[in-house]
Amino acid sequence: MNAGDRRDRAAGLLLGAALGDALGARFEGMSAVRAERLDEVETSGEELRYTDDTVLTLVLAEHLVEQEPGSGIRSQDLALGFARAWRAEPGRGWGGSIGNVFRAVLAGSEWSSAARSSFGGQGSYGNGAAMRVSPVALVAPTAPEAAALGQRSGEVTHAHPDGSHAAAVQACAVHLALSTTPGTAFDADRFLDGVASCCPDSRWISLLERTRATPRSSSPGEAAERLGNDVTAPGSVPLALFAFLRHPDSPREAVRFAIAAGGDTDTIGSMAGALAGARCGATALPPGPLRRLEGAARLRELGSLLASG
Ligand code: RVK
Ligand code: MG
Ligand code: MG
Repeated sequence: MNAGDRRDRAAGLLLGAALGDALGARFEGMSAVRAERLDEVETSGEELRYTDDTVLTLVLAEHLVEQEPGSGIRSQDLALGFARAWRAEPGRGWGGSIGNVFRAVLAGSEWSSAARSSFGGQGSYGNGAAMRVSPVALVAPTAPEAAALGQRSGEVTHAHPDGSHAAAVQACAVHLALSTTPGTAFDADRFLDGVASCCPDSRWISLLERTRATPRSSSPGEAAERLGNDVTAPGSVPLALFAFLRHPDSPREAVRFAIAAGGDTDTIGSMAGALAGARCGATALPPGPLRRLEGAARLRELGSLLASG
């Protein structure tokens, strides 16, 4: 891949994630979303404002830009960056309990004890670690290294293994999507085998197998019925992967499928958008919505910086 293509794929990854978030945000919590409602949002003249998913993706991307290549993540600094962004923008539609973790970090707690402080000491298995993880795929040399970096970035707030392992799975999947060649046949089984080889535990292996076994012809509603569409990590990452498998060559269709399934539409749309944007690049994103996307210039710039780092 030449440098221009790599920059386009990096921009596609970040812009696809933000576009899925901003489009899906209009429908969060609905049981299903009709195509006409999606058409309206895609074509209206309004700015497409993103939510917490993109706020935290931006923090992680900025953190990675500041790092020496290959030096990983500074967990306490990253936790503080997330917490400051939460404090600065309380109206971005945050998860129900994540504020307790951020409050503890801002009060001086070490990240690991802050992350363990929620849900009676078990930590969160919300999808917040997976929804923000995609930038790590731009700096990790291999998919297993992306998974390891995703895990580390996830556990700074999500101590429950279901929450942090989801970040490893999504990071690995985005890395693999980046390494596919757009315009050539997409091998879904090979892709899922690659994700499974990075899977940190048997729970995620079985969630991936359920994703593989879901008929590719399923409607959004049928896919949500089988795979879930809620704010938990195990109840949302599989549906985002499925939306990508269903439409690997169209970020617009992958995101629309994810949103049409209802539930946690911003986050599932965002994770599907990161995957399809990584494979197809920014040039494949729908130009109208992209022009109206909040923060698009900075996301594109961060993509370039991370792609050339
Ligand atoms: C609103 C029981 C648990 C749990 C545990 C459930 C934003 C809770 C974004 C909690 C994303 C929710 C999403 C979210 C990101 C998690 N026991 N229930 N151990 N762990 N839950 O609060 O950043 O939309 O119902 O940690 O992961 O757009 O409220 O936040 O959709 O998952 O929130 O988990 O959420 P949190 P998060
Ligand atoms: Mg959100
Ligand atoms: Mg959400």
